[in-house]
Amino acid sequence: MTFNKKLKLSAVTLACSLFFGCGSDSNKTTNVVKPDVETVTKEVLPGEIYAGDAFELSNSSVKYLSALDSLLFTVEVMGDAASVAPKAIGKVDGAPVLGYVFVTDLLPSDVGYVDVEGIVALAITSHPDFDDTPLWNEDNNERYDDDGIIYHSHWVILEENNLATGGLAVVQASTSSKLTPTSPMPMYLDSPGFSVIEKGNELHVIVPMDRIKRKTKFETSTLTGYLEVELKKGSSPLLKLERVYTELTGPFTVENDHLVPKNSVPEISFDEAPDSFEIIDTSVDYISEVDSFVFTMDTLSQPAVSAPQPIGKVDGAPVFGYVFPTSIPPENVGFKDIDHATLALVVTTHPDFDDTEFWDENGDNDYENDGKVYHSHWVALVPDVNSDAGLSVPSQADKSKRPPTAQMPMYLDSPGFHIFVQGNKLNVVVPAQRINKLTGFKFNGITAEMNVDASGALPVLRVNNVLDNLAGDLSTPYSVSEKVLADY
Ligand SMILES: [Ca+2]
Ligand SMILES: [Ca+2]
Ligand SMILES: [Ca+2]
Ligand SMILES: [Ca+2]
Repeated sequence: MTFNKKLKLSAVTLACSLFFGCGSDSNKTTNVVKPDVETVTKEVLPGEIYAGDAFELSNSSVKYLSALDSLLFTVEVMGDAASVAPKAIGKVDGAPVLGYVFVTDLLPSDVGYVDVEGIVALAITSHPDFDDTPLWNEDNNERYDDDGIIYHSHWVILEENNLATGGLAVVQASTSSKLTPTSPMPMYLDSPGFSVIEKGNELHVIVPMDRIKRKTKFETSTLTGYLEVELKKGSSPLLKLERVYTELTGPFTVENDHLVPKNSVPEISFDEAPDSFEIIDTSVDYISEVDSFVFTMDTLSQPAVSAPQPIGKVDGAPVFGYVFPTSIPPENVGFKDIDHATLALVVTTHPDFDDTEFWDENGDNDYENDGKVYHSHWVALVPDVNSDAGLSVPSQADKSKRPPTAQMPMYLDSPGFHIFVQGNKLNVVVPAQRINKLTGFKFNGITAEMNVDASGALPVLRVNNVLDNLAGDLSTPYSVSEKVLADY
C-alpha cells in the first residue's frame, strides 16, 4: 500500500518533470512542421514524428453508467483521437507503440494481478508490428492475430525503470509470476477486450464494474505517450515508456459513484424460485453512444437468484439458463460450419463446473470456481430428438471452428460479457464490435433447464425443460430498440 502510494507519487513527479519538458516541447511542436524521418537527429525526442494534436490532451473523465453498470473512461484531445498509428518497423524488438493511458491508484489485485506491486494503468494502444490480443479480433476480419494497429485496451502494471527514457516500464514477469489468463505475454500486461470507442476528438473505454472488483474510490490522471518494446535474450519482453506527449494530472474521480450498487447480481441460493424464471418481457436496446447492446429479461420476481443442486460430476450436470435466441448469424461470433443453427445469448448457472477459464465472475482471483455465478455464453442451438425439449448445443472438436474464448469442444463460447440485475431485470452488455458490428437483429426470451451430456466422445448441452417462452415457439419475433444513455 505504502509502496504503491509512494510509487504513484514518484510517477506523477516524474511525469511532471517530463511534462515540463514535454509541455514546452509540445507547445513548440504542435504548430511546426514535423521533421522528416530522414532528418531526425539525436536531439529529437523519442516518438517526435507522432507528436501532434491527436495526442494533445484537453480533458478527461471517468463516469459510472447505470445503463451498462460500467465505467466510461474518456479522454478528449485537440485533434482526431486514435487517428495516428505508429509506422511498422517489421520486427518486435524496438517496435513502436502509441498510447492513451489512464494512470490510476487502483491496486494490482483489483485487476487480477495478485503477486505484484506497481501503478495500475488502463492503456489504449496501437502497435502495427505485433498482435497482443489473441482472444480478440478488433478489425472483424476472422483473424485474431493481426489487430495490433487498431487501438485496443490493456491493463498494465508500471514500475520505475531507468532503461526507459520516460522512467516507467511495464513490470516484467518471471516463470513464477501469477499472471491473469488474459495476459498474452510474460509481462504484467492484460488484454481484457474492453470496448474502445473513437468519436471525433474523444476516445472512450468501457470497463464493467465487476472487472475492477466494483471499486469506485480511486483517482486517475491521463497521459499520452510513445512506448517501445525491447527484446533481450534471456529476459521477458520489456515495454518502456519513452516519451510523454501531454498529461492531465487531474486527479479525476469517478462521477456518479453514489449510483454504483454493491453487487452486480443477487446472492444465489439452491432454493427453488419459479417466479424468477417467469418472463414478463424481454428487450434488446442498442445505445449508439457506447456502441453496445443491452439484452434484458424482465421476470416476475428477481432473476438470477436460484442455482440447481450440484450432483458432483460433469456428466448430467444441471444448468439453469436465461436464453435469448437471436437471428444473428453464428459466424458473426466466430462459430463456423453451423450456419443452420440458432445463435443464442445465454446466462447460465451450473455449480458442478466452471467453463469461464478466462473470467473470474465471483472476483476471488480464482478462475476455476465461478460456475455457480450467473455468467454469459454464446451457444449455437440445433434441433435434437435426444434432448427432452428437442434442442441441444452440439459438440465441435475443431478449435478453428470456434472463437478462442470457446474452450470446451462444443459450440459454446464464454465471451465474458457483463451481467447485472436491476430490480426484476436481468441485463447483459454486448459490444456491437463483438457481433461483427451488426446493429439490427431479432430475438426472443426463454428460460430453461439444461444438462451436460458427457456420455459420448464429446460433450453436448441438452435443453431438457423449457420453463417459459415469451414468443411461445422457436421464432425470434422481437426487434432491437434504439436508445440513448439519457433514456436510463
Ligand atoms: Ca487480436
Ligand atoms: Ca483481426
Ligand atoms: Ca471462471
Ligand atoms: Ca473465481
